[in-house]
Amino acid sequence: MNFAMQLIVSVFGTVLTYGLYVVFRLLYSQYTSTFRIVPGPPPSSWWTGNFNEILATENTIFYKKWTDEYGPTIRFRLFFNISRLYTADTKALNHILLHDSVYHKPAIMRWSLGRISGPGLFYVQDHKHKIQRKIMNPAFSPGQLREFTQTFLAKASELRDIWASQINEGETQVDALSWLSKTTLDIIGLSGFNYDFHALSPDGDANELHHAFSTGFQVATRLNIWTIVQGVFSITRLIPSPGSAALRRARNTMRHIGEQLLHESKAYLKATGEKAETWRARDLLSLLVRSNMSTDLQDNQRMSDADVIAQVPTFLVAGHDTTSVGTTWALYALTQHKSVQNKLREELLSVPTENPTAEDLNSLPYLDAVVRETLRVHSPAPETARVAVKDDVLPLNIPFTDRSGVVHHEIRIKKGQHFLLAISGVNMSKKLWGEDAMEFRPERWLEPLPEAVSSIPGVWGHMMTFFGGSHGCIGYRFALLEMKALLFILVRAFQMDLAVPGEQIISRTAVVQRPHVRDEIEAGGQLPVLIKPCSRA
Ligand code: HEM
Ligand SMILES: *[C@@H]1O[C@H](CO)[C@@H](O)[C@H](O)[C@H]1NC(C)=O
Ligand SMILES: *[C@@H]1O[C@H](CO)[C@@H](O)[C@H](O)[C@H]1NC(C)=O
Ligand SMILES: CC(=O)N[C@H]1CO[C@H](CO)[C@@H](O)[C@@H]1O
Repeated sequence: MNFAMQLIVSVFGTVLTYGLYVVFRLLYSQYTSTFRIVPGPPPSSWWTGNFNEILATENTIFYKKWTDEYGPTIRFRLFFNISRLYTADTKALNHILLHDSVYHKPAIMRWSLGRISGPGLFYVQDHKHKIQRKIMNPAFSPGQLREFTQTFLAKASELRDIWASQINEGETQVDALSWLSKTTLDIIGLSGFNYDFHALSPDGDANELHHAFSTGFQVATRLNIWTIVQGVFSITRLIPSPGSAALRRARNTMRHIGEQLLHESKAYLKATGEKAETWRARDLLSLLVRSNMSTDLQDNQRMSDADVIAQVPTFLVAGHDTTSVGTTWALYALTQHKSVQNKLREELLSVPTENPTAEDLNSLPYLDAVVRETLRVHSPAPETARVAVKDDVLPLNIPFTDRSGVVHHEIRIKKGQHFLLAISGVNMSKKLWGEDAMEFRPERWLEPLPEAVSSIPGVWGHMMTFFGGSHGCIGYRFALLEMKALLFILVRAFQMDLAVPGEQIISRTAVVQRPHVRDEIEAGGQLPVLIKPCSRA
């Protein structure tokens, strides 16, 4: 054999051995899986398990059907019958949230988003996560938010003026989703890193960072067989795939711009004399630079420039679409519940200023109830995933009974097992919220809440919407205030109606859930709304 042949044979042999090993490991873990005894739906296909039903219903089958049939903790099957666990059990969720050194984000989740965000807060784990989180927390404190309220209101007013200018003959139709997406992009740019995307301006799409980010995001979150294979078998990531060149270009652009923004932040900080206490930060990035200088930190606890630059795409991934779809769903709910819309407008018009402070916005009880109810019923992220990196025992609030009649109050967990964690399934559970769990009814937040909801873990308001534990959403106060500012400006200015019948609006999930028009699915996410100026009484 010549050298080339030898090389081919040995490469082929290695790949084959690796392939066999992977298949063996899969089968072995399947037959020894501790999930086998947990009740769940029978597989509908011999080799794709329950994948087709899950795909067809975009995961809603878990909480619309299966939790009713099998209880809040369910075993389901994917390819080659690999079993996975879905849980909406509050005790199990609480345990998983509190033990973040055991339950990590799965490789595929970190890899796909990490491809665009780099080693930012969403990507890092354990020690590195603790360090980043400690430095980043102060930037998201309630005190800082006060400064950002002006930006939220200014951008919301810009949107209001654009919409108002489009009205002729008393009303006009706008796509609330795309406009709110532009608005929240501008907001996260300015308040995140003092960068103006000008997304609301007429030539907004031409922006370099916007283009780099959306190209990269599309490639990174594109789900097909190949990306699944790459997500699971790290070795295959070495093979260039369609889009990897575009992704590399996008990342280079983002890094380049991130370096420049960091440089500007540092220069700005120097110019203002480095008096951390008196210094008024304009954006999250500058706050990180300031926080990193704190004398309380040991040197190995500081953030490198690369870490800070990775937060630029991280803020874009985590803080842009989530907030715009949340606000869009709020407008949808208001068009479907006119009395809520009117009652909210009355409250908002009673505020004597166009320029409320963060405290003003947070002290409006009905606005708060509407935002809470929107995020309960239309959680932007309906599920998340985790993988156990160590053996563990998962306690259950609601036990399950196996086929031989034995009742289990806990499940033995083996390293490598995967979980799908309910967010919407908890938010909307009848067991927790009562018979009207599915209804949009902001008033529930003004009444005493059902006892059971206090068992729901999470950083905010008896909901899993912002997740919880040490990986809970760092931006939740930011997002809530941003949503309130947008609703304050828009609901005061316009009466809103859906431009299509209510049944036409359905939800489709790609990382976040977006409204779509049933007859125009190919058009992508949209929410066509008819707006009329409010005649102020
Ligand atoms: C309505 C809007 C939002 C929703 C529903 C939301 C939801 C979430 C959820 C569910 C997680 C946990 C994901 C997981 O670990 O599996 C998360 C994490 C995170 N969010 Fe948000 N988010 C929102 C807005 C924001 C904003 C505005 C920012 C930043 C400006 C932000 C920054 C982050 C970051 C950095 C993480 C990772 C935290 C960590 O792992 O320590 N989010 N968010
Ligand atoms: C998957 O499980 C079902 C039911 O338990 C069985 O009929 C089928 O043969 C299994 N398929 C594989 C590939 O193991
Ligand atoms: C954080 O502080 C260290 C040590 O002073 C410094 O080397 C590093 O550049 C700083 N990082 C940022 C992003 O300011
Ligand atoms: C937004 C969302 O996912 N809502 C769902 C919450 O759960 C109920 C079932 O409990 C569904 O009917 C909703 O569509």
